[in-house]
Amino acid sequence: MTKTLVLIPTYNEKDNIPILVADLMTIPGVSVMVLDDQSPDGTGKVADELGVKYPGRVFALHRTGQRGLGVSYLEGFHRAIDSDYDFVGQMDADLSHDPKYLPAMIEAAGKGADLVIGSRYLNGISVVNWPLRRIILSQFANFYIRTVTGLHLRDITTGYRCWRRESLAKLPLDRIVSDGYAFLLDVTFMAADAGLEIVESPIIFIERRIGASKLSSGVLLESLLTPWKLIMRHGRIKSR
Ligand SMILES: Nc1nc2c(ncn2[C@@H]2O[C@H](COP(=O)(O)OP(=O)(O)O)[C@@H](O)[C@H]2O)c(=O)[nH]1
Ligand SMILES: [Mg+2]
Repeated sequence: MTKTLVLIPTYNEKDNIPILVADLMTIPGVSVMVLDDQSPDGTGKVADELGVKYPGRVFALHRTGQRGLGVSYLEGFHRAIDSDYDFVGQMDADLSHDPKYLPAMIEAAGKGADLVIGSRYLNGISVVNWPLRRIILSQFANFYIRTVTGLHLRDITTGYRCWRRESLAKLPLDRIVSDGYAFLLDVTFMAADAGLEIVESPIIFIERRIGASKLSSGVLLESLLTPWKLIMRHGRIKSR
């Protein structure tokens, strides 16, 4: 049986994380590393309790220093790269990403894809409970990023992913300094630029019911500038 480590960054997700982890524990071969940024609501302590409840399968990483989605994922990536898991997953903690899609994503990585993207926009628009303006914003962001960078993907800003660990280990991750959606774009671009095989696997995304989004205008602005930064440094992705 293959082994997968799912990285889950958290900031104030104490009510969501136990539900998500319990669901993930029903999938054989799946372990979880919670990357908590000292959430004021005590998510870190909840993650510790989950580690006790599921020994050897759930790990809590209590981050210190700079807070952020990008730096949290980078720390998780490095831990995962140094491990012997076959696959490395990425998922939001807020129940927007249903674990039921994970086995198909792992299977696609097992069949040879280096990076499998849980895509909301493969079959039309599969997003539940988003206001129209957020759908338009996300669609525009993906269209914009595609046009500027040459990346041929429907959903570049999704946080639901599965990597083949050995492929992730080949990337020069230390070059990444961006955060939020820009971080997700940065690492996807890096994978494409390195010639890795990226496939999209359909998911239905459900907007969070509990807690608040941490999306900020600064993070959005960064994601508009990052495509230009990437192509100035590396050129556009050549279509294959
Ligand atoms: N470790 C860490 N996790 C974060 C941070 N900001 C957001 N997250 C997590 O990243 C995931 C996506 O964040 P969310 O606010 O739902 O973004 P949205 O879905 O784009 O609105 C969730 O699991 C958050 O808890 C952060 O600064 N540090
Ligand atoms: Mg969310």
